[in-house]
Amino acid sequence: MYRKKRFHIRTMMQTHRICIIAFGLSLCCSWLNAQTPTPIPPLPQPKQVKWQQMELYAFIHFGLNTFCDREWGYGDTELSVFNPSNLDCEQWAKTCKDAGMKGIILTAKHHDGFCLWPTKYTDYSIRNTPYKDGKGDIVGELAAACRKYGLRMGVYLSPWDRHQAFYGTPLYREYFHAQLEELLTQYGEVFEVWFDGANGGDGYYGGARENRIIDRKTFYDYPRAHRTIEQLQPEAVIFSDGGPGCRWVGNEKGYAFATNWSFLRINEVYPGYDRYPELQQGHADGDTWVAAECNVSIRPGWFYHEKEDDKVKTVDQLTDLYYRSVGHNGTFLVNFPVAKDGRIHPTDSANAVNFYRRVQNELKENLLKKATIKASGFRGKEFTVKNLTDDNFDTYWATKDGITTADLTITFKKPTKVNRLKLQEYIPLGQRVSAFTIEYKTGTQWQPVRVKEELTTIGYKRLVRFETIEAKQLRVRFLESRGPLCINEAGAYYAPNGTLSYEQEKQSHASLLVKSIKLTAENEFTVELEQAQTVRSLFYLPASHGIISHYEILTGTSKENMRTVAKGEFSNIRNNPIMQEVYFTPTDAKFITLRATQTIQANEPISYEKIIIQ
Ligand code: FUL
Ligand code: CA
Repeated sequence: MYRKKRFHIRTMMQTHRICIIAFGLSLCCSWLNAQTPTPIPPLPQPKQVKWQQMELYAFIHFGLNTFCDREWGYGDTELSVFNPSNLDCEQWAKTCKDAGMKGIILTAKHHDGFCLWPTKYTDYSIRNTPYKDGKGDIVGELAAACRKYGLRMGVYLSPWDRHQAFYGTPLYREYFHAQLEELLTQYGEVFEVWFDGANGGDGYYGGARENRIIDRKTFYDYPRAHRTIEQLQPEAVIFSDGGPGCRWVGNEKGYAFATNWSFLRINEVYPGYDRYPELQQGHADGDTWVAAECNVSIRPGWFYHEKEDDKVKTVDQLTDLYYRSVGHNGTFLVNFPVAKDGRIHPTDSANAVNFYRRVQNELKENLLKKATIKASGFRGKEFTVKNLTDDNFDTYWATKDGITTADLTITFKKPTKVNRLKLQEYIPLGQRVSAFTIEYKTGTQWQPVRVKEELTTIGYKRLVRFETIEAKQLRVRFLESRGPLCINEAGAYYAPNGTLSYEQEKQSHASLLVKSIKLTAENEFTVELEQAQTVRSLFYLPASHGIISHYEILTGTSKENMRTVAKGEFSNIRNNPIMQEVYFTPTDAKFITLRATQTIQANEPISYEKIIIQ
């Protein structure tokens, strides 16, 4: 009896222990899955997340170029030309605020070396201009205006400087770092520092007027600049072709590819990176988080030119770019070329404000809020689909460990029209999704919505435009992901007049009648007109290769009497390969030669997409 009892007690104890272990295990498993999913590197720093959440912000290009009708100053412009009669930084800030922008980046110094703040280190600054009798400080005035309107402020400091005699020497490096320090200490908080990759070579350089080539990778000592920024402005994100804070998107047209990873193989990319078209989609196998910033000017050029007053991007164009920048996991940086009077031109501000209203209107009502969403699975009760529509960035729907595919099935109360979908990944845990589809149900059949782009990455935000469907059910299928899904927000919308994409109208430039265009030497094309007549301009649209950066134009009534009518530089043609227009004194000609005195790529044969004579 005694023994029996002992046995009984032992069995009971054993069973009990097994139960405790089993119970513990199951608790542990659900506890594990209810845990935050393991982050998948590369990961953004908190300041990069905050930066991406700004989504839309402004660029301002203003300086001596504004008064000389130029895109790139040579560095020799007289300071007396700088005299904006009606400059008002508050007008800039208010316009940006009304256009939904969250910050402004100003060209404190562009390639011509002119400084919009009264720097200690050069006379080539606002201090020696007629503006406010030399008492002006546009960086300071804009910083104050930004504070007033609740905007963040950023600075563009061109590494290349075509003015300074000592450009290219170690002294210049000190000069560059000293100016950076001034900008980071005198004007309050800075959210972004912009380092341009352009280093064209030739310039005034204190009168030397020559070509100077530096090693773009090492000359400026960027690691030192990064340390200074980290120390003086820890919230600032550093822009360049390769980051490290955010990257150029590889074009100046304002869009990222639909497939867009926020990663780069950081050691490969440097300011002035040759394989820059890759930046449009990032490196899927990159090791560092460097999200894309899509920069574009609201006009063809970055600086103001009166002849572009009727070429301001329309509400349709800007809206299209918004979907392809913010909606393609990038930020959207829209440039205002401030006009000579010192104000944003009324057409530019009207189009920017109306574009923002249009976007807000298209994405006004999130139809998912009134629908039921069912997920094929979820991680635990903290990670359910409720988190998808709570407008809280930090809550998300997530799948269990090991689950990298899933469906979200959406059921509306009644058949509903939809043509836009928003998905956001919780990027503090990494970018994961690489393929998904959107379907709707007609009868018993699921079919894909009609889109004009691939449904691959999501990232911080993906906005998909598709042909309007009317259905009771929608389904988002996540097909491939680098780990469990973590989606923090989702939305479905109906934009009544929403288009799928904006089709760019063909530029209409009528040419005089051309008989032939021939390569008449290794570095020149000659146009023969049908008949001799007065000519006054040549337009050149570069092809993707053999781009001419410096030119000479010659005209003549016969091949024997050709003479030079214009010479110059196609500024910024590498990054912004738009139609170049050269006007010269009207002259009678049958032959017009476009001669390349310098090309972007030394050993490529010259080519063109279009040459037009007027
Ligand atoms: C380019 C520059 O060369 C242009 O002038 C402009 O500032 C643009 C934003 O970046 O690379
Ligand atoms: Ca949420």
